[in-house]
Amino acid sequence: MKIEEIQRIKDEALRELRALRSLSDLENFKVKFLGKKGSITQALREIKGLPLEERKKTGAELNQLRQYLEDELESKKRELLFLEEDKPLDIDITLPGRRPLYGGVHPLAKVIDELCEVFTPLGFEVVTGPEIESEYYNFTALNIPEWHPARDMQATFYLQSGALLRTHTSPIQIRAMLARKPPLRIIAPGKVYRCDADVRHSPMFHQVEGLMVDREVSFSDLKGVLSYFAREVFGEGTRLRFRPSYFPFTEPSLEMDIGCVICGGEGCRVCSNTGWIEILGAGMVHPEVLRAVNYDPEQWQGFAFGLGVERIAMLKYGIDDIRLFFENHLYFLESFK
Ligand code: FA5
Repeated sequence: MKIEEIQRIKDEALRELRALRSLSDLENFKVKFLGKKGSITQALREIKGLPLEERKKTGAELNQLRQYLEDELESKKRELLFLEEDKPLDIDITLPGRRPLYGGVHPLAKVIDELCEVFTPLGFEVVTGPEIESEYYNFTALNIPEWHPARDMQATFYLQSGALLRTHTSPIQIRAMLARKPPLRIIAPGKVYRCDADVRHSPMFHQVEGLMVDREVSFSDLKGVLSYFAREVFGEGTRLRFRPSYFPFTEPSLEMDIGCVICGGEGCRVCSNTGWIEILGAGMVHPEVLRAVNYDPEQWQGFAFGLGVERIAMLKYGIDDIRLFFENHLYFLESFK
């Protein structure tokens, strides 16, 4: 092979390299010049017959050219790949788009907001407290000493540290009274935990605690406030009833039931065939609780209540299984938008 012939291959390769416009051009170029039968590979084979000096010189030149072309092809390929990514896609723009899913406020969050809106105009201030509590705030300060059988009324999740997951929002009463001076009115929403699960019970659920302390607060005030809340949330004419009850931190104590809307009072699995659903516990703050926070029970009286948020939401929206609130099925959540 003559030097002129090598020069011709070189010129042709450089000219064609500049003209490459697509990845398939690039593949063809590779085959034509650098492939097994490509002209440069061929030329390298043919120089075997040349005299030693000329073979060395021509071989070096051809190898240099091959190296140069391989480097250039690599950078050309990157450039072409980049350009091809930018090309408009071959798609049918008349196809209907995918409908985006929009989030909404969870029904339990809605009920909590509504409850706060019912009580704040009555002078109740919204406060919160920790979910990991000590036995002192969750039980002892609420007149439930260690030996008291009422500790078993609420199956408790204990942590290894000895702390516990609060079983009710009532410890917030203690924290609020220790942090403030009477008179006071607070409303405290939050998550609570109990080892309990069926259609009406969930191991994690929500309560809203209410507490009012003043110089003259009576049991009638408590019943009046609770009846007002029931009318506001469930509407005029809602069937409700008060039953005597027992809580160590209130005396006297009551529970309030609402007529079951799932069965209209006929009896179903949600109301255990009674026609009623219990939605809250309440009572007059026990003097021992007032003493635990250094309030003089001779001067101050109060009432407190603890509302079950899920039960209220079940009645309001006619939901017959508490677990639906936590399974987060989109079809269920979308129905509250
Ligand atoms: C209490 O938790 C008291 N701390 C309430 C209280 C506050 C009484 C202040 C007096 C003064 P109880 O365990 O009954 O009480 O729960 C209150 C409400 O929470 C119940 O009426 C019910 O509506 C709801 N509730 C109780 N357990 C569950 C559960 N496992 N799942 C869903 N809701 C529940």
